[in-house]
Amino acid sequence: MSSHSASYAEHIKVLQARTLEAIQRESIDGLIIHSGQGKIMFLDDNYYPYKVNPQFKAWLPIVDNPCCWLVVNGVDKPKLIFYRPEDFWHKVPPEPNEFWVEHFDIVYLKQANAVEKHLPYDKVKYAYVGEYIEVAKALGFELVNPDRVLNYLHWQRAYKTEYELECMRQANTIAVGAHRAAKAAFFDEKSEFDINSAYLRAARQGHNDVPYNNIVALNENAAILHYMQTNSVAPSDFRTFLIDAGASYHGYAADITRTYCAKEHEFADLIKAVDNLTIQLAEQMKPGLSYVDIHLAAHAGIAQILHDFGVVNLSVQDSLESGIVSTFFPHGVGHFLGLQVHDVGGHIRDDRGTPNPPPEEHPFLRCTRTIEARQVFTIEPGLYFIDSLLAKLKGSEQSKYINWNVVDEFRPFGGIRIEDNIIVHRERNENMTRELGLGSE
Ligand SMILES: [Mn+2]
Repeated sequence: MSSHSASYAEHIKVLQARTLEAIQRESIDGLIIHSGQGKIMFLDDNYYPYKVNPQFKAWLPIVDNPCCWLVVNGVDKPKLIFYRPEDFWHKVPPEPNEFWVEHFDIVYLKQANAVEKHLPYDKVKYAYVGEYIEVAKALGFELVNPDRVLNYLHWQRAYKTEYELECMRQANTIAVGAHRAAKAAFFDEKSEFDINSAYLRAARQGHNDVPYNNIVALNENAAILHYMQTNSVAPSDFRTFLIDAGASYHGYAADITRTYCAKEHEFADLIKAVDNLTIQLAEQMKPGLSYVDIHLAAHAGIAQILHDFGVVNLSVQDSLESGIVSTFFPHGVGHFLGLQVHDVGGHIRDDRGTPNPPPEEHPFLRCTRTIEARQVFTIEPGLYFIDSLLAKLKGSEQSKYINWNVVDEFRPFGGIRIEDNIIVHRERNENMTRELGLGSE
């Protein structure tokens, strides 16, 4: 933990500078950042899993304590209002003593609704940053999540501090170990449920601790992009295993996907081809290029693979122009990664929030920004045999360009996605996932 202390001091300095710039642009005195609060389920007395405001966890790694607040103005030492209720039902968090405490003036809050005495008196000059607008209004805030402030902070979030990069390497380290455990469970012919359990056990993280719901898909389920089930019954025949699963560290995410084939089959070669494409695309990124161009290169790469494996009977160029590639690769090549698994700021052109939408033919691309040093991306090309999209293609003019017997040969294997997490530096790219030893053999 203490190994973060030097980089964390620098991290706080950067956040202070960003805060100062944001509040000067808005002509206000500071930001009041609310961690969040418990949310009760409809007609129930149980709570939804608590998810902290990402603008709060940007400052410090408190991800599991609702009703905390930060008062920041970019100049004074940030004030942390730390919730420690008298509560015999739940565990009360201890007084913190981690590496980050020296950077905050800490006051303790016993009752969530008694926060007002710790907040600045004149709320008009402060912006509330958080999810609970009715709470903000009741406290007297007029400025709630102002666009100008959020756009600026979201834009800046793309440039990671050294502390953040350390956290993200750590998240990748945890996820890589868990991916190895999941792979072993697959080759032991475990069910999706048991593979997922093996993953979580190896990560030492529960399903509310990992940054998103794991996708653990066997056979045809690998064709379902956001497959959220975990069947507890093992299939009688093991063909494919697609796992998209991450890990968290101090609030930062890893987001890794691998696909494995249990049989000697051409599908294993297809996985290898997509794996090579991921490696190539990760290497192609460099400061100054548009991330859109990486997405287009991914489309060209998938077009080449579809051609090489005899799925599509067209030249690469013709197949790109026909739009057929999107049947097999219907999502974006990747996204920003950080405090959020799909980190914010991918669709803006500048720090004022000017929109920068994806190209019309590629509506699902989550990032259109120019690649720069200190940014962290995923690269995740995919190639799937999705029944609904294939049916549409079969009913179209372009059906004649498809070798349907080849498609049917691959269909029971579902699909492939290979996803790495990459830090772009000025002189080189750091493929964290590969450098930490996760291949795709
Ligand atoms: Mn991803």
